[in-house]
Amino acid sequence: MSLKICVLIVIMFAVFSCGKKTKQNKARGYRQQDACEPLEFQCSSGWCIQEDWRCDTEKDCPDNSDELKCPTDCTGEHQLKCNNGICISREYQCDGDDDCGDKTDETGCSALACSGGEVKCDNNLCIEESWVCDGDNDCRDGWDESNCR
Ligand SMILES: [Ca+2]
Ligand SMILES: [Ca+2]
Ligand SMILES: [Ca+2]
Repeated sequence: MSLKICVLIVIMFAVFSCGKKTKQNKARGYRQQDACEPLEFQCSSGWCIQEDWRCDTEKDCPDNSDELKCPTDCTGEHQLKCNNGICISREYQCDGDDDCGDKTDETGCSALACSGGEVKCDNNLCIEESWVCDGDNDCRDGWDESNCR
């Protein structure tokens, strides 16, 4: 394989893995303002984050204030207890990734409805409505990019 092709592959991989829809997006969702929108939680430092990210076991406020005074036994509204005992964010339930490590978060997904503004892929993954026919294979099985004009 020539060096040029190797470099090209590395660049393509980097672009793909740094795409707009990785989980790292979640932690970047906050912004600073005087008052937060409804359905947002205001961090002690003034940042606003999605209300769903409060007590979801992940640090979303720069000062970690969203994870203070939270249940520590995975019983929180935004927490999910895996069969192996670890707590993960409910946001990661049925997102196609084995976040628990034992697939607890990816079982029984067909029975779950997607939240508002989301559509369900053929493989039961929920994606944003606006991601249908946007050129990215968000369902991972190509469902959202099939039947596009
Ligand atoms: Ca959080
Ligand atoms: Ca998951
Ligand atoms: Ca798409």
